[in-house]
Amino acid sequence: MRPFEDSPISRDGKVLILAYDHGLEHGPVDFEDVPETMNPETVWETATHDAVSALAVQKGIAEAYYPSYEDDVNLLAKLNGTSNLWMGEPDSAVNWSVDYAAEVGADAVGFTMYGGSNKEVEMAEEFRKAQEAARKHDLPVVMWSYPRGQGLKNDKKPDTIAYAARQALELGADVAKVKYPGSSEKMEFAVDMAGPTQVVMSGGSKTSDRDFLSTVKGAIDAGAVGLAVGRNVWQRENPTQFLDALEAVIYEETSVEEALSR
Ligand code: FBP
Repeated sequence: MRPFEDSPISRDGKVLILAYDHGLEHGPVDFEDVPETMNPETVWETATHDAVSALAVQKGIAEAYYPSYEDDVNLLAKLNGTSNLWMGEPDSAVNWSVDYAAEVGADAVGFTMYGGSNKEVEMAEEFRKAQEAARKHDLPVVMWSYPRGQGLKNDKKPDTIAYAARQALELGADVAKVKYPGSSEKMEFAVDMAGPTQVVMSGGSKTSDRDFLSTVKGAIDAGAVGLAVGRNVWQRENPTQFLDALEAVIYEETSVEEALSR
């Protein structure tokens, strides 16, 4: 494996993955506030911003749009995903193979793992296949590491988040995408538990500019390399301006005040 700094989804070792698999994971509700985002092209355009080091999408959206954006956007193939219509224990269908994602042009692959679900064993086995295939194609592997299911109610407890980060390391992910556990100190615990696996913060539902940037700053100060974010970017009226601010906090490590003044 090449060093993370040289990874196609990193910019100087930092990362901003723009996630746009919500049409599958959540359905139409996520597009209600800014209806133009229902059109994938709107978000592909947003992803051409310099701050975005990769766009994470499902197979159908990659097939339909990546050929028009391959010179401007790095593709992160989100391999598994499930709709919100599914009412069973947390689980995620593998919707495309790594071989096919590589054929489409992926620069990296992403995989959701629900540690603690009673589907965890099957999901770990599916992850093994994907991770080993990704190694053959020299594609970085990002794990959406989301403990949930059965008795797991609060998936943001610091120990649970640190465990999720560690699970990503143990199973061979290059990057662990975890929820922010509430403070920079608690995030640092997750970063330490992840060892050589890079940690990125997961965005979550939309908050104010200042609140979100402060959380991102807390994650960066904790040693996270960036974030994977969807709604907090493209549910804003001016996502490009907000990406300018995120670029400052992530890549230039500015203060939140400095980023807000841009
Ligand atoms: P957000 O920043 O909008 O939370 O997107 C990140 C993401 O992991 C998406 O890739 C995915 O669709 C969604 O969150 C899953 O969210 P949930 O926590 O509801 O499963």
